[in-house]
Amino acid sequence: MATPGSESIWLWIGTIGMTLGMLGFIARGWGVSDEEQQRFYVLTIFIPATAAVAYFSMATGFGLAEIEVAGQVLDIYWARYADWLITTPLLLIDLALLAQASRNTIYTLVGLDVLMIVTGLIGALAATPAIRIVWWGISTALLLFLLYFLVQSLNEAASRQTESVRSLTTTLRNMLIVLWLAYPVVWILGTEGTIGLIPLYVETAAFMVLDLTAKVGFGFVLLRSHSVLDEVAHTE
Ligand code: RET
Repeated sequence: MATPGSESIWLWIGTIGMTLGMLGFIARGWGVSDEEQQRFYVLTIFIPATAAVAYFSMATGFGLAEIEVAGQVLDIYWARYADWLITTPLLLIDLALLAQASRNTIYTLVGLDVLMIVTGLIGALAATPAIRIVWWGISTALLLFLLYFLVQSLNEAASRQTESVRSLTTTLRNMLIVLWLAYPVVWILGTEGTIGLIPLYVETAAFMVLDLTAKVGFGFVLLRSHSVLDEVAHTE
């Protein structure tokens, strides 16, 4: 266990932001009695809840490892990957359920996603710069394939949706694509990539803003409209 440096301020803001997001979603879902609608709340509440735990563990130093790479010691927050391993599948399931995608689509998305995060974690813990970059390449290739497959399968599912469900699906899909593509960029330019173009302090802030937007922002847009969620529930 290591001690976080000045970047811990961003980790505390992340902890608070995720906790507030979780509480906001719980409050919003409190009166929802339709079971089909409730599943969006159940999934969406666990996303910031998981991240709040991960951020708290990072802020207090539990989620931080020191990895020696080519003679220099890197501060690697491994707890991010534990968070992402759980929450990115939940985000994809949320979107796929909204889009009324098939079960096979969901399994494929989750499978690609889990491989993407695990290969990213191996890269973050690897001991030589070249090998780290190879793992980054594998993880990024999986991300690109995942996004390609997401667009294809959501287009294919679109014919089964009403106009307002389709429009919400498209908004969330576009948000997801833009936000998720930023992660490998921050990683390779940050501490993990060993080039160190982005210092740990800035990198931690960048991941915090991305995580909050991809989780709380995404959840807020999804749960904003009860009438749209209702249409999903009743056109299946
Ligand atoms: C890693 C490793 C380097 C290559 C790639 C990565 C992708 C990470 C992504 C994370 C998404 C996280 C979200 C979190 C919470 O809301 C693992 C950084 C491609 C896409 C959306």
